[in-house]
Amino acid sequence: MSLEALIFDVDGTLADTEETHRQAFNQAFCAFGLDWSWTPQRYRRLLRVTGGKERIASHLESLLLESEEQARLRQLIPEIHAAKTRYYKLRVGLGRVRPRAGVRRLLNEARAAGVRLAIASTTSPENIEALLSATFGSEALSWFEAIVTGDVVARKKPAPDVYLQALAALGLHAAQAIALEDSAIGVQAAKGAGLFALATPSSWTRYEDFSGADLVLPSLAAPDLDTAHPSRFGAGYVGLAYLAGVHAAFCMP
Ligand code: XBP
Ligand code: MG
Repeated sequence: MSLEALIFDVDGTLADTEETHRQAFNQAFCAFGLDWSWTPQRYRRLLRVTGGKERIASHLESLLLESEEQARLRQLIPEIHAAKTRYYKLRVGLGRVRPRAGVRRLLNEARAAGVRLAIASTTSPENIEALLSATFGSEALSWFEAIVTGDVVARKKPAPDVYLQALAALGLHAAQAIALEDSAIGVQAAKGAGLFALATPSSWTRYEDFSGADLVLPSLAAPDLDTAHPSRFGAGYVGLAYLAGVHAAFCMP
């Protein structure tokens, strides 16, 4: 089956956003008078929990608090997370979050070639809208035929739900698409949906186990890779022709 669509994860894949998320979480904790401050080391561990609300709940469970205080704070999680989302959107809106290397060119190449685009992410629609418009331009939202997010499926990644829903929305079989991810959890979700999984580990996930991925590249701009076959990366980045080739090999019976 030919390559009909690229299904992108968002955080860590389209752009390296997790530092902005981390700062927004800490800003929200401060606004609620909580003496919580997630260091990069602590946040890297917490990233194993997908979903901001679930991540806060996981942190809360790790604290030795009186049951009444635990219950009070658990009730507050939706409000804390809503504040975090507001702070995240404000930070992204400053325009300092740039696309990861090679992403913009691959998106443009896919659009020019009629390869369809979709998103399968754990984050919220409003975070995606803020990121796409600030980082890729106001029209970027229209490039993606389907945007499936964590809160509209029963189970977040590593469950395959968001990828299955994206395939259903595209009306495609898993063999007709490629998933692009930055994390082992995301690769697990993509594989659970039967997709070819291309991993481009981010600065937050580079030490994770990507043995489940079908292809692992440092980024989508890998000029130094395979210099013996420069044509395989087009103009020094991972182009559609290369992806269609590895996808065809994957789908070969
Ligand atoms: C990464 C996530 C999200 C973000 C935080 O999503 O797990 O939870 O870290 O965003 P992706 P929220 O699947 O795009 O890599 O606070 O909105 O959850
Ligand atoms: Mg991700």
